[in-house]
Amino acid sequence: MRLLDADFAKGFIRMCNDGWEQGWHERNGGNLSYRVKPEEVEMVKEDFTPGDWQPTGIKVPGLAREYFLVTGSGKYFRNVIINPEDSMGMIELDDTGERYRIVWGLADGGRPTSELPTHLMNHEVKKMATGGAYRVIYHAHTPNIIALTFVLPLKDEVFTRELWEMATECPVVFPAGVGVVPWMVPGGREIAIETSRLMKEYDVAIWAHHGIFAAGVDFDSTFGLMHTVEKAAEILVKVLSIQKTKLQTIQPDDFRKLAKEFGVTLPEKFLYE
Ligand code: 2HA
Ligand code: ZN
Repeated sequence: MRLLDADFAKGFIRMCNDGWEQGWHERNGGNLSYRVKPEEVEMVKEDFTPGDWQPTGIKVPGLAREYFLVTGSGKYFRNVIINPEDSMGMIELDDTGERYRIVWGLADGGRPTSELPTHLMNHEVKKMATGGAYRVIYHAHTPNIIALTFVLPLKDEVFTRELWEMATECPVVFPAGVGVVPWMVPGGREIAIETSRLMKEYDVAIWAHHGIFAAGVDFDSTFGLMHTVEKAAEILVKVLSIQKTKLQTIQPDDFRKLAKEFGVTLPEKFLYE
């Protein structure tokens, strides 16, 4: 079948458009990747026209011979829905996990996202950590989280606790917490290494003065995670805009009760007094 008729491609395009409508993807901001299931690759293989092998600039042997649907470098999320063949593409990794080739899309010399190193290294970490369950890596320029990286200490403990306090559902949606990467040059190997180090522990990595990387099993849960984190940040921005201190909030013991009731484990390092 045609790649664009497959459910996974439709889900990918819908997620890009949802992110655009949220206001998270100005110009060519943000990127999305999906590690395609073998049976899905099989379904759309007749639609492939493989290009030349190219270096990824990193080594991800744990992803050798895997296929990924990715947004394109310099492409606009706004255009994915009207021109998917140009805005996104499918790539295949070689036996070593050091080279890729485009097998579908990214028409007329397009290239995969400039953040391909971070996407691939995050996929490798998450594949190992979840027995292959995680398949989606999503990067968005979320304004409220970005705003908070100017006023909160860039510490995992502070961001996690502040976001958890903003909505009762937050610790249930991201019980492991969130990690924070200090400002770094984007698009390369170094920021990929730092981000994937955090992804061993968390599903969310905040890039100071830049945005968020989120990981998940499917499009719904990964988009929902991004949405939940950014909404919590929006509430915190509102609170801090009204006054500097909270009159009341959710207390450490309240979080412990919540954890018990909802069957999640909340690391004690976030429940400081
Ligand atoms: O332009 O978001 O981080 C794509 C990006 C780079
Ligand atoms: Zn970015």
